[in-house]
This record gives sequence, C-alpha cells and structure tokens, in this order.
Amino acid sequence: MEILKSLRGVVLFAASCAVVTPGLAENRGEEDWVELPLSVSRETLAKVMTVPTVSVAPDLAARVLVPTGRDLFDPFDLHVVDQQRLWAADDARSGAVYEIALDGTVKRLAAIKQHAPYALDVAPKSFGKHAGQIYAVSFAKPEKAGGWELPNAITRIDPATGQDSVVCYLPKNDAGVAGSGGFFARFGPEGSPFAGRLWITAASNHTLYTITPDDECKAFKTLDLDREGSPRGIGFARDGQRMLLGVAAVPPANRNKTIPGGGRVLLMAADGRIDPAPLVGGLHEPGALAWAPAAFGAYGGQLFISDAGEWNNDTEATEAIARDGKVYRVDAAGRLHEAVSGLANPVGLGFLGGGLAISDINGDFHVGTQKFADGFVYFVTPR
Ligand SMILES: [Ca+2]
Ligand SMILES: [Ca+2]
Repeated sequence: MEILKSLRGVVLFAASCAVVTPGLAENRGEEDWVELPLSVSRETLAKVMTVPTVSVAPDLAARVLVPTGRDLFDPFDLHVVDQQRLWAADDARSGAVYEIALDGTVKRLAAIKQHAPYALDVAPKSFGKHAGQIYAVSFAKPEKAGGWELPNAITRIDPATGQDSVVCYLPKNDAGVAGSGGFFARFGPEGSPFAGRLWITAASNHTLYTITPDDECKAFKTLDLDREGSPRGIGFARDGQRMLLGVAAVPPANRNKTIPGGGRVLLMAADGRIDPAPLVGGLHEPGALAWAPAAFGAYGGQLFISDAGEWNNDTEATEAIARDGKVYRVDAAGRLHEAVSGLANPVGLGFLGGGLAISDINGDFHVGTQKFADGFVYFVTPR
C-alpha cells in the first residue's frame, strides 16, 4: 500500500513540470512552519488547496470566511470570543491558536513550540485564578508524533501572552490504558451539575476525564465500546442537566475504524448515567455540538453537529481528500437533517454575528509532515 502511494506520487511529479511549492519554501520566516522544499506539480498543489464547494439547506447561504493558503493548517476546534471573533486551535506542526475575525482577518494569538493544541475552551469564573485562560487538548509532541500512543497533554494557554503550560498528561483509566488520540474539551456550564470541571474525551481508551481548578486530572467514566461507542464531541443540553456526548461506532473486528451512520449523540447525567435512548443517531464522526441562537432564521434554537465523515488521516499530503464532511441540524422533533454538505473534515462550530462559522481541517496528513495550509473556514447565514 505504501509502495503504491509512493509510486503514485512519482507519477504525479513526472506528469507535469515539477516546481518548488510557491510561498511555502525557505523564503518565508522560520515561524511559518514549513520544512521544504517539497516538489509537487502546480496541478497537485492547486488540487490540495481547493476549497470545496458546499451545498446548504434552502434556508441557508454559505461563503468562505478564511480560504486555504492563508494561515490555517488544521483548524480543529473553535471558541466564540464575542460576536466578531473566534479562537481556533490548530495542531499543525508545533501548533497555534489563531484569532479569526468576521472580516476574514487571521491573527496568531499563540505560537506553540511543543504541545500542539486541537480542542479548546476558555475557563469560566468558577475556575478562579485560571478564569479566562484557554485550556486545550494537545499532542504530547509536535507533528502529532505519538498521537495514539502518548497521552494527551492538557495545556493552559494565556491568550494575552501566548504562553502555554502543561496542566497534566491524561492519566491511565481504571483499565490501565492511557488517554490519548483526542478529542474534545468543554467546561461544564456554570450553575449546572457539570460546573467546576473541564470535561475531556479521550479516544484511545474511550474514557471521559475531568479537570478541576486545582489541576487535578482524573478519569471519570470509561464508555462501553460496543454498547455506547467511542467518545468524540461534547456539548450540553440547554438546561444544563445532560451532557451531549458525541460517539462514534467502532466495530469489534477493527477498533481503528468507525462505522458511517453508527455515530450518535448520547445524553449523560452528571453522575455518569447515560440515558437509554440517544438524542440522535445516523452520524459518523460527531465533532462540535452547538446551539443556534433563536435569531438563526428558520433553524433558530436548533442543535448543530459537525461530522467529519472519514478522516482520511492515513493519506499522503498530495492525495485527494473526500468531500464527505457535513454539518447537521436537529429539528424540534429530534430529527437529523443535513444543513451543509460537501465539506472535507469539518470539526469546529461557532455561532456569532448572525451566522455559523465552520472550521475544516481538510487533509489531516498524519503521514509525513504537515506541508500545506489547506485548512479553511466557512460562514453560513440564514437567508
Ligand atoms: Ca472527511
Ligand atoms: Ca489540514
């Protein structure tokens, strides 16, 4: 398989005149994170850097807020700062946090050297001296090295200085398995039974973790892979009484695969009990879970769920990424509908400024090093 991939690469390079990737070579500053030259054809580069054209529900309109080729490599998770600004965690190479404004500008808030962050949230008042600090689920090493072997680093990033520090590496769960391989982190809503804790999902050992303001990190609950699934995105019911827990279905024959249509959003109480019936099923890789504000047109007040579909993270950086990424909405009757389709690997969602920002990491490229700023952000508004 690897040989075939390499051969295909050679054919691509030979098919049209090879050039040094423009704008990504040594003429940029050291901080721009690209170790090249990597010779690819202009045709291949253009294909990799194409922003997919999306389809939206009839009541919605979509525009590209941040195109590829700007700054974003893997903008995994989003946090809404205010009605004009988002923060994005990007685990490309050594990692960064970006501030994205609705006028399309992107500014680097934190240039991370060691622990590349991908999921993030901002500590609420109940976190005392840490309130306002970014907490992130991060890789233990840059370049995603050891992503599924080394425990996730939970880092705290000061948005004022960009400095990060490690709160903990996720400890082993009760079965003695380390918490690694992602995915999400969300603070419990203030005043709810989940308050005062940062909630984290880890895929490797299908375990939920909590972190308290005193930096105590501990395993909270390990999901049953067959009955419940592998945990992904985290949200909360509007009344704060249930966690909305996105799970992917992993077949016993191959725990590294997930089943399209087998993903669900489970409802979990703060004591860890999971309701017998899910909120919704029919998903694949449920990522961010976000509630639309009442003013969001025909879909005001509905839950939106990102779904990356296949991650394609074992592909080379020059291979096409499937356009199987979607954003769903759940109507008042609990039915799932496609709101946006044709994306690649959408994860982050953020409602602000009358619309919905969707971040897409595009190629994930765990094979070799991350070479292209192919991430992008769409902005979807009611018509
Ligand atoms: Ca995908
Ligand atoms: Ca990418």
